[in-house]
Amino acid sequence: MAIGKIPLIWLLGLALAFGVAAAAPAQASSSSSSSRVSRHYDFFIREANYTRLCREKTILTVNGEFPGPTIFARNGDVVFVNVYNQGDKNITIHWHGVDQPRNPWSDGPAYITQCPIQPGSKFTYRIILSEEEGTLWWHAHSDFDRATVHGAIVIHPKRGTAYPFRKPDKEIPIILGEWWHRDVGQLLGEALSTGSDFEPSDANTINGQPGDLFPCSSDSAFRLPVEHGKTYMLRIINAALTTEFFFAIAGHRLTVVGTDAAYIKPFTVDHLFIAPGQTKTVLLKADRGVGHRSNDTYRYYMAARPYATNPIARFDNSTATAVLEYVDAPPAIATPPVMPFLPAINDSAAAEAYSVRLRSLASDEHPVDVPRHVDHRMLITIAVNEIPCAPGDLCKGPRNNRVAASLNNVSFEMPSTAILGAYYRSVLGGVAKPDFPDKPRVEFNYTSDDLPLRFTARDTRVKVLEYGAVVEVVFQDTAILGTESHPMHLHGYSFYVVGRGLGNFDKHKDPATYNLVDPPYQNTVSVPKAGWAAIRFRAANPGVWFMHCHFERHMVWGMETVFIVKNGKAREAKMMPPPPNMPRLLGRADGVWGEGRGRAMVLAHPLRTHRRAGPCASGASRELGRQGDFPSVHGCKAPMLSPGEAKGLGEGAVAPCNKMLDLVDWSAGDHQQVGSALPQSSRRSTPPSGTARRLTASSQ
Ligand SMILES: [Cu+2]
Repeated sequence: MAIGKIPLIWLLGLALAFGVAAAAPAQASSSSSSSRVSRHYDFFIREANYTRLCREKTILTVNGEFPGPTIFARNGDVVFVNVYNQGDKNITIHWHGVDQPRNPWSDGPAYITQCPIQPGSKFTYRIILSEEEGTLWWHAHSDFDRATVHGAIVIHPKRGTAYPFRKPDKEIPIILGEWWHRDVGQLLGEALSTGSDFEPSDANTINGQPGDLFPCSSDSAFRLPVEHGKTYMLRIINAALTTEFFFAIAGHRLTVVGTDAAYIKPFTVDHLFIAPGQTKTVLLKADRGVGHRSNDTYRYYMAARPYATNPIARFDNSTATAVLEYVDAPPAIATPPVMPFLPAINDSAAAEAYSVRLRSLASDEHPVDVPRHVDHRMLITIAVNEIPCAPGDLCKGPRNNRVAASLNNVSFEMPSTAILGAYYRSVLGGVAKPDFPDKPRVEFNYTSDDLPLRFTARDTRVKVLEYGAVVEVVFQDTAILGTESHPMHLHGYSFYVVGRGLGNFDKHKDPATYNLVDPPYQNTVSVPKAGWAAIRFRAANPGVWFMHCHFERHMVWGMETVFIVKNGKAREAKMMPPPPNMPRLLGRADGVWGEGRGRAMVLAHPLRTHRRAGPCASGASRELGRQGDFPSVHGCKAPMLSPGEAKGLGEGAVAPCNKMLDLVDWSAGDHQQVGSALPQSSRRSTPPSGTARRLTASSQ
């Protein structure tokens, strides 16, 4: 077996990655040889120790930073990010809100558009910016990694163009998140093994800090120094796994000028509402400070308080704070900062009152193109459900079943290999069924009945759309296991939110209330609790695009599906070919070499999938202790593909991402490995001449 050789190979992979790390400092560079400006970033995925709430903990980071580094670009640029996985678990990165025209290969969701980047490997993402302008963000799209692996993407106007408002004096990302005492991978593993809900976080955070209402946190609380008279642009991102927030700054009003990556008609609020996945670009005028008004002080809290709508779900109800500090204020007796007013934690009316105010700018410079005619209509019910506990299992979900979630009562089963690769290789049928329903199987009183569809079942069902079709999706919340708001996010597109309302969507009456003039253009819509939201988009971006609730716990329970948008006829209407460094299109990687004169064949070796993640997925086994010099100590060992299985992989076969395939030269007599777990680029460079021939026809 080849297992004995793995540590050396992995060590070599690590050495390569670290070698590159030393040669290329983690900084941005840009070049503009073509009409598009190219920007380059290096992301090193690695563990780092952080102390929060009086305890130290090891977290996964990019470049050791939490939150991660900000990517800066201009409208229309192309950003290349080299992701070196120096951690000890699989990972992928998603560029949230970037349409990636014709380029799903760099979108990032694990098992949807790519197999994960393995420890010791590298993948270069090509992030093609098109219409986006404003605030976006990037985050890990594998397991619960995005809890700490996330950061801002700031997209400035093209050179020679300007903001549709006066340029602010300074711009600051404000990233809302959560902190758990425990390892998030472990929480995920435990919850999935028992079918229970997740443990709530121990604190909510602003730019990685809980703020001075928490123990051991006052010195490190995020501080925003401001000068009286200046205007600050806050790029607010909700990166939390589980929490929607109300956000406010005491003594100041906020002018909202953008949501996701589009400008809106400015409006001014005392507090705003933001769901996970969404961004808000706001202007803050520093018009206070000691002496400017009779009741002025020089320190004000900015605060984020959860909005939680499901009374039976457990949640972290703590308020995160940061401090806005006037630096030009005369020295004064330190007084505690003033706390802003924030709506109550279950104030659905306040959340909805905010969401209905969003309207696109719809100006000459920033026009809208709202589709009037609809080719394809879908009504998608959103539900948290149960899956019956299997005999002999210990289930800790509702009624001793497993908790699950669904769209149109389909609880999405994550495939074991990337759907995009399977689709591109025309073997989709081995991975997913193209029959995701356009409407719920039965009609019921969605927002008050919970009985008809309390149970759901797991399946990998996707929706195939014709190129160019105008699609309307109405998301309908349901009362199954309790009504709740849901941030629904679509990859590959921004969409117009043409309507929203409470209760059951009425297809005869509600379309009359649609805003087809200046609806907001978003990538994540907050579907109101016990209500509905309608979105429209033109399916003109061919590819495989994930669509899911941005509450991470709902996503892992199955509240998602995939839109596959077919190629159009013109060249510009077709998906690009995969990049050369793609982490294996299918489990059977391109570059795997097959039988040659009966002497060489494919063999598999295991890959760790979860780090300290509790019980392993079915079929995988526990692996403890150091293995060679590789730093992983606790992981799940994926099952190996037996030589027989591997040999049986013919054209069109589909093998899981985590079944590593390597070439073994049987002619050497001792199963000598000639392929390896090295980064893909080095792996595919030189075929062993004479002993093997290429099995797959690669189109790269
Ligand atoms: Cu949800």
